[in-house]
Formats: sequence, structure tokens, C-alpha cells
Amino acid sequence: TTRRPMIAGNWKMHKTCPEAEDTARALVGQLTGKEEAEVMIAPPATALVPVSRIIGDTPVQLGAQNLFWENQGAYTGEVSAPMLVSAGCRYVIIGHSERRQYFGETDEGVNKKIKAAVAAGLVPVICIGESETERDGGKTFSVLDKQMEKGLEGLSEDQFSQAVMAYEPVWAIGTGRSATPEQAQEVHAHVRQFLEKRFGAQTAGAARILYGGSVKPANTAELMALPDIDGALVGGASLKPDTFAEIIHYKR
Ligand code: G2H
Repeated sequence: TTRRPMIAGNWKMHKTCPEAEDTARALVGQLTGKEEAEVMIAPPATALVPVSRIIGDTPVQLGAQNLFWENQGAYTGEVSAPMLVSAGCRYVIIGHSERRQYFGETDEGVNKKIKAAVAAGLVPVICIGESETERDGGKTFSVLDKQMEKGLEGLSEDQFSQAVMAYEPVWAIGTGRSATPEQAQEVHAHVRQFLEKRFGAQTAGAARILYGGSVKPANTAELMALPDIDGALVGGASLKPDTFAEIIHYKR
């Protein structure tokens, strides 16, 4: 199976509309259109529409950072999957550790969000990861298994088929401390094994598993060289177009 790598930029709560437009424009200017990796950016919700107009039919894909699982209704402050589609999104990040940590997101909520995304035709980028205490306590695999079991509950092979997984060790997020390539590869192989048991060899072999957590130009190539790492979910280093373009062009 050949998996097209993916380099995704999670802008988190950064950039006003004009700042987001400038960044998107500069990023498009840095790309040749012949990138090996698929490129995705996830601006804050307010900037989705203006950024979508700028990236148009360039190779840059648009993603949202979150959604709510109902399509519409009295849910003040929330944004639904069909609304994201109408804003030009193809992807949506679901279950990021910051949402779990600061906004009480649970595996059950993640499960509903994945189903809502898929039903609307969005591709979910499903985040999982262990905390430092969990890793130090030898619980990494059991924590990830539980996140995947509950997060993917009731999902058919067909519903999962397009989904992207993202492994983000919480202790490596925004800390400058990245997982070693060996640590990351070990977990990615485990995630793929889980997917194989759950959905079969073909779907597991085709699934892209991204690594996230202090990815920067200096560590991208060695992470991307590993057999089960199919891309990166980049936070801080995706905010500057030159830096993000360096990551996208990691081979050179
Ligand atoms: C992990 C990552 C992007 P950073 O959250 O999702 O952020 O690259 O800043 O560690």
C-alpha cells in the first residue's frame, strides 16, 4: 500500500482574519504544486471562509479544528459539520488533547463528532495521545487503546476508510520536547495493529497516521522516514509560512 504523506498545520487560537489571509497567501506562494505531501491548514473558525477563498484550487486543503455533532439547533456557540463543509472544509481535527484537557471532551464525544464528520463528507483527523504520567506509568498503549476503542465505537470499515489518525503525546505538545523517532514509530506501529484488528489489513494499511508534538523543520525528515509515520500535525511551527513550507519540503 502506498500512503500519500500529509503535512497538516493546526493554527489553534492564532490569527485574526487579515493575519490568516496573509499567512495563507504566503504559504501558497511557497508551494510548487508538485509537493509529495498533501498539505492541510486548520485556521480558527472565523478565518475558514476567507482562507478558503485564498487557497481556492491550490493544493492546500482546508480543515477545521473542531465541530459539534448535531447538524443544527439551539447550541449557542457551536459549529456543525455541514456548516464546515459549506465554509470549504475537507478535513476536521477531532479530539485534540487541548480540547480534552480544557473543554472536557470525552471519548464518547469524540465518537459522536467522528460520526457527524463522516456523515457530512468531512475527513476526520482523529487525535489520540497519552500524558506524561501515563507514559511514565507504563500505560501508553492501554490509554491509546481505550481512546481508539471508545472513539471508533460503532464505526464501520467503510465509515473509517478515509479517516486520518494523529498520535500526539501530550508531553510533547508545545513543549519543544518531541518524541524520539523510536518512541513515535513504536506507537504508530501499535496504532496500525489496533486498526488492523478493528478494520482489517487493507484499511489499516491504507490509513494515514500523523505524528504531532513539537514537529519542526529540524526533526521532520527523521520522523517521516519511519515506516508507520505518514505525516505530521504541526502546531507552533505552522504559524510562519516559511517554516511550515520547510516542513512540507522536508525531503530537500
Ligand atoms: C500538537 C501540535 C499540533 P505543537 O498539539 O497539533 O502542536 O507542534 O505546537 O506541539
